[in-house]
Amino acid sequence: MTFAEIVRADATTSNEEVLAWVTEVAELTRPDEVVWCDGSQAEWNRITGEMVEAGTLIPLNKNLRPGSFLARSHPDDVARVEDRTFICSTDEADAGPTNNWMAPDAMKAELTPLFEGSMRGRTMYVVPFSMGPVGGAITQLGIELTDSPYAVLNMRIMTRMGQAALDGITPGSEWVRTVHSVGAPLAAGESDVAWPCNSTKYITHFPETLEVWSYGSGYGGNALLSKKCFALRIASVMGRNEGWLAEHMLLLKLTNTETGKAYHLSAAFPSACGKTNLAMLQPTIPGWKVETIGDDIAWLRPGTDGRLYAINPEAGFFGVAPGTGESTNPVAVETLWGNTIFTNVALTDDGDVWWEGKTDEVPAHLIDWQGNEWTPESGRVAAHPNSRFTVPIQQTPTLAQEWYEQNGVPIDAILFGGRRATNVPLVARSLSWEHGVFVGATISSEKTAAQEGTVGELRRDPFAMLPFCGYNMADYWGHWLDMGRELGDQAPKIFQVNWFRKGADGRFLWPGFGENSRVIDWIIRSVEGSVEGRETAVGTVPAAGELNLDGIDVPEADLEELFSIDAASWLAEADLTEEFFAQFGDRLPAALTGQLEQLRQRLGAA
Ligand code: SAT
Ligand code: MN
Repeated sequence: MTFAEIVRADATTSNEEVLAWVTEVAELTRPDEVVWCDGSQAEWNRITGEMVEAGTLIPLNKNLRPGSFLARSHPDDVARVEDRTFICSTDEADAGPTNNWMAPDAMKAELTPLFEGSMRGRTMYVVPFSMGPVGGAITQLGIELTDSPYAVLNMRIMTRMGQAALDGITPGSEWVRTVHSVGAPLAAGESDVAWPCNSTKYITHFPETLEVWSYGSGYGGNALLSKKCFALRIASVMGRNEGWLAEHMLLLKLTNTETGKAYHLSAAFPSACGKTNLAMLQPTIPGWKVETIGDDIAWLRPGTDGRLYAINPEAGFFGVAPGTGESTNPVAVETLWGNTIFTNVALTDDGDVWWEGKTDEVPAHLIDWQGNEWTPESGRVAAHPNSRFTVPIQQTPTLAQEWYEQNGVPIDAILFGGRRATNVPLVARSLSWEHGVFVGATISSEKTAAQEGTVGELRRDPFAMLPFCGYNMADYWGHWLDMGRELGDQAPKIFQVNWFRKGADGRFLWPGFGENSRVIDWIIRSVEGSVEGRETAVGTVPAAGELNLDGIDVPEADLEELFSIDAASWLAEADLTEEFFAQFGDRLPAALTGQLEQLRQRLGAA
């Protein structure tokens, strides 16, 4: 049989564009078999069964963790590989100084010999998926071709995967083509290893033709191409071209329990700033019900009424396990009751999972993430620090019904945060949309603990998009500025938050976690106009008495420090921002240079 015949034999679409593309990739990669995925439970059962049989998936105890499995990766394939991630636009300047770049033709020439026969001895799965509710106003469709059954299972959790998505891909419509190979062909009779991958890795994006080609890794964002590759890098370019935004943001619904009025906010934080925890916030103050819509990615698009609407394009969480526990995130713990794929966590003696921070009490014996015996005396971690859970979002006890909403939710406020020991106050409302874009563009975390009043070396992560923006970051800021002009008065209000400010003695000044609901309460009241705030050089902060502190004891001096603006330190930071901006040359929007100058003037006047 020819590959054209193999592809068509079981094809579940008659779309010639899809059939031709799948055939072309099959002819290149030469799989043994082509399987069209329908997203059904039967398909899940079959693939998990095959993997358990092959020893590549460990079933967990059915009573403790029903429908759940543990996967262990190759020890060298445990995270995204940013230095192997490329944006392949025709013009290098379109990728910008913050991305690795290669010309599309040159990259295709480099990839072709790698993909040639790369699926030999394996099955190529055709995985159609929808990012957002099928048929929704903000939704986009894609197909992943992969030789990793692990990727298929994860894609079924992380996206709306299956026949409905494929049926939505009609001739002439826009959809994203993604190809993934672990790069480990099998010779006839050769038996497989537990986690096939290749020491050569390429995560490549072709924004002009809406393609992703990923080679050599089976892990996370390298293999689940719907996530960072499509939903951020490719979608950010689609958004620029089509007038919308693809953002590394969580989405929350907040309901005032007295008035019943609902608000929605989105928030961008660099990694290790508690984004998943905030997405599952349990308020400590009365008056608010908080519900989860998304924890990682938001797509935002102006609606017909001129407001900005957002969806979470994903259908699951791919969350970091370590640090997720009863005390830090009880909602996540509850969500993980079953139907979960765990990757690189430890296995308990009774067939359940464990990771650092899951429980206060450490088990006396485990099998660690590499399959070795482990005891607390082993002197190493039991779970890999980037070990993960993949779980359906519908299991979240705090899930908002709006996750299902075809048109998304209207956004009232956008939050930008970083991990800052100094300078940045607990919360500050931006003075304008343009100022808010400046705040997003200057998000950073301290590299080392900075001394009080001085600025440490800052790790810049503009809009928390540094590794995820599929085009020139300066053009991206320009697109944000344009969106603000289009939205006008209806634009959401932009806030900067910082849960991590420390005192001179190195102590956190704010308790964080559920207590962050007090900050959100102020943000919503600021949006409503029921608090005035106090204007400072860096934005509007709560005026005395406006922040609800009922029931917690934050000393007056700490409170003052949480909102103190040290002009000298901020001016020093402004110099670093100028240096950071300089790398973008004349692509930097003039509005941002203007915002920097205005900030300096306000600080001088302070
Ligand atoms: O591996 S993912 O890219 O999906 C998650 C992450 O690294 O943030
Ligand atoms: Mn993320």
